[in-house]
Amino acid sequence: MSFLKKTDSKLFEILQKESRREQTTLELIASENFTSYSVLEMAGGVMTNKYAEGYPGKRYYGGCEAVDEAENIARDRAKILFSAEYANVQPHSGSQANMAALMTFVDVGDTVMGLDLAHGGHLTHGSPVNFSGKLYNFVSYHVHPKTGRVDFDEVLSLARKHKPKLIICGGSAYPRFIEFEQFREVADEVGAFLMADIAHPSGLVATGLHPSPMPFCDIITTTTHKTLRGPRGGMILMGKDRENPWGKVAPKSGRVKNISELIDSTVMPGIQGGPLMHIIAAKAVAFGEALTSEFRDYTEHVVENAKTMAEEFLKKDYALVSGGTDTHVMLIDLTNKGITGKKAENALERAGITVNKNMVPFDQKSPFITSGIRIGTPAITTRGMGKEEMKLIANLIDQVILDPENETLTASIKEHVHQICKSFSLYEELDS
Ligand code: DSN
Repeated sequence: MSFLKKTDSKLFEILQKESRREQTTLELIASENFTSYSVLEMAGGVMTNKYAEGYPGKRYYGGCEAVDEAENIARDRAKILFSAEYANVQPHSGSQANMAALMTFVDVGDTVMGLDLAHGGHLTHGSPVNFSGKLYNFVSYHVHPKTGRVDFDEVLSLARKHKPKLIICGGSAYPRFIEFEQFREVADEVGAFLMADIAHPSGLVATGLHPSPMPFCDIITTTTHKTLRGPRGGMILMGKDRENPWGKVAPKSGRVKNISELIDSTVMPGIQGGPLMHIIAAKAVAFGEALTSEFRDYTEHVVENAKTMAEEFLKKDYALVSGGTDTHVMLIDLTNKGITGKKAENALERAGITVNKNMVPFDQKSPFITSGIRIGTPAITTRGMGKEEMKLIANLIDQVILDPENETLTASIKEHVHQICKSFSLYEELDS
């Protein structure tokens, strides 16, 4: 820190500003978390300097001994964590992981099915503004209006009608367990590959608190920074590697035996160049942490906290999509409270509570306004908050939502939030 302070005081001040924001506000964005100091140290370390195109033992650059060791450890730990036979830890993000998975399993123009973005899916699951929606013929499935859960009658009838080559399950705002087994049945009936995007619940999958996709899905993608609490990045997994069914040929080797080789070559050189070795090494550190019993306890608290908060909201007559949560995330339709997601997000931010506006299923409002907000417990659980704090926070959110323009109330809640945050310290040493 002291170096930056001397050489670029402007950026040092900006870094401090963000550090203060993280310390003094309640972070309820479901996709965010706080890494350990060890992960921060590795992510901010000298491996950022190293070019290492290729894979361990087969790089295009010299001097890769240390980064090879780090990447091998990251892959090995990921395989143990998820009981997977294959792991590629190089994707820079979840979107890159999804791009590599799609480019490996389907061709441009092929039909793919994914959960509609407003129903909990992700941009890369076929949104028309994303590469996925532009390159592939995506058919969206939805949640059922009554249950808020995936409508498997619709999934099956769409699959029979459109004969997708691949079906994606999972998403960014789906509060329930992803139904891997049911999706497998549909995929088998129509001869489709099944891809799971577990970016959100991967920390819960790693600790057995969410069903595992490994026995059911052909390919699995995830991010490493959400419930998994690692550095920002992506990863691709397979429960079992198997023989490449397409006869596609990998560049350089001229021949491809297994799907794993195809995925590796799709990631690099297919869509990425030099891997971010500092981030890959930080993934290795985070995976090591995720293998501990402390991390399992942490994920148990994440889910317990989400359920506690969901119950509080239900008591206060909030409309939770699907009626609750099985995981770390809840999606609240604010229509009955007479406030948009955008207005709620802004008012809450003024009160020191960070959430994101979110489309809800069958939303009539645009993605810039939305009818709902998404709330998650991974970050506040990392700070050590528990059930009592969840009830208190739900109550504070309720007060803001019922009276969003009352600036006196907002200011007093912000002060209350500061007091709560002070009792659950975070990264304090970084400011000194
Ligand atoms: N932006 C992430 C999320 O918030 O869920 C997904 O990419």
